[in-house]
Formats: sequence, structure tokens, C-alpha cells
Amino acid sequence: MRIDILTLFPKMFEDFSSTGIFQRAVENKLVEFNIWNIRDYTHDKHHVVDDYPYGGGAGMVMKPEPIFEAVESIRQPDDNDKKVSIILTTPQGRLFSQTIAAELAEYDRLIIICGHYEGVDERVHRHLATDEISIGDYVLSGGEPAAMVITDAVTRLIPGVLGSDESAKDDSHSAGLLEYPQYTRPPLFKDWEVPEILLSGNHGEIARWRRRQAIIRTAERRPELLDKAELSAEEIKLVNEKGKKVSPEE
Ligand code: 9D3
Repeated sequence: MRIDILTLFPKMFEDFSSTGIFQRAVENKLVEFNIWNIRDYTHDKHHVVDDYPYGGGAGMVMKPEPIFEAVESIRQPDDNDKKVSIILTTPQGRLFSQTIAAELAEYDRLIIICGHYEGVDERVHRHLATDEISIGDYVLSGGEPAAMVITDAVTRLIPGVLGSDESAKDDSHSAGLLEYPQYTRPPLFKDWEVPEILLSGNHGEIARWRRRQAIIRTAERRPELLDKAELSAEEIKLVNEKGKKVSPEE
């Protein structure tokens, strides 16, 4: 997969792209990653990328021309035969999720435009972007953190990016439950012991304990996730006991 980021702050992506699983994916040629500075696609002396909003109001709006020109300059002759998505990061986009990450992982190319200031000229939304994504209901200063979130979540799903040790199979959002508590050495830290069952070597009991912990934790913290989880009759009983804590009205 090829991913191109269009941004006013290319430096924000330096550590992201030179660290960890993502860097290894690039080195192994599973991902090609390019960062483009939108300011480089201006032609005026002061490289102006924003302007006042028509109709008045606070803040500045990103001008359309440099963004269109940047996208046009990175289009490839063979893009027509490829699955290409031009994503605008915006608070008005569809809410990002693991399902959307899986959908985007099927593309050959992602071009991610990072918005800034009070917004982006509507013609970019309407006539350039093919998708608009928000990462949640909180206010960011710009789309760069969102572009990193999307890039990270999508590239982990590309076959070969994760080693067998890191395999996504067990990830909590794929299983539909939050993760069970994890412990490592030492068995006693300050006053706090590792649960005895984990030291027992009884793998059947450990698996049952973990499953139970995952269900209790999900019921307490993210009960809405349980709607889609597949639970046995006994596990539903457990949820109803724990659920009373979070929904006393029932
Ligand atoms: C003045 C009203 N603001 C909306 C609440 C405008 C505004 C705020 C923040 C316009 C742009 C931004 C910058 N944010 C993003 O570009 C952004 C974002 C976000 O703020 N939250 C969650 N996901 C995203 S994706 C891009």
C-alpha cells in the first residue's frame, strides 16, 4: 500500500515514520510512505495557504488551490487501475473505527489531507476528497494526529506487517471484548501480588479466568461492546450480575 500525507506540518510525521512496526513495514516494502508539504504547492511570494472566510467569522480557512495542486502532482498514471482513496481528516467526517480501518486496508493508495485552522474550503470536501474521517468528538488543532491514527490502524491490518508474535487475531476490538489484565515479573511488586491462578501453570483455568475478567471488565467499562460479543448463557448471567453496578435502574 502507498500512503501519501498532505500537511502543513511535515515534521510531525518524522518520529512516527521512523519508529517501530510502521518503520519495519516501510523497510520491508509493505508500505510506501510519503509526506508532502502543502505550502510547497503555492506560487505567491509568501506561500500563503489560508485566507479569511467569505461571509466573515473567526479564524482562517485553508485555500483550495495548493491542496488540489498537491493531490494532482502525486497522482500516478496507473492510479485509474488502482483502488485509491482521497481522505480529508475533518471533525465532520465519519467516525473512524476498526471496521473503517479494515475497509481502508483493502486500498492500494491512501492520500490523506490534513485540515488545519478553522477548516478547509468546501470545494476540497466536495470535489477532491472521496472520504472524510473524524477520529472522535474532541477538538484537535489539526488533522495530523488523525492521519497518524488512521495510518497506524490501517497498516497493522496489511498482511505481513505484524510478525506472528504481534498478530492482530487476539486484539481486543477484533474479539469484541476488552482485554483481560496482564501481569509480568516480579510476582510481588510493592504490596501487590500477581493473581495466583496465573502462576499455577493450569492453562485451562488460566484461559477461563482471563475470559471471565475480560467479560467483567467490558460490562463495567464498555457495556455497549457486549451487544456484539458472543457470550454463553453462563457468561450472560455474569454480565447481568456485573451490569447491575453500571445500570442500577434495571
Ligand atoms: C469552530 C468550530 N470547530 C469545530 C468544533 C472548527 C474546527 C475545530 C478543529 C475545525 C478544525 C479543527 C481541527 N481538527 C481537525 O482538523 C480534525 C479533527 C478533530 O478536531 N477531532 C477529531 N477528528 C479530527 S480529524 C481532523
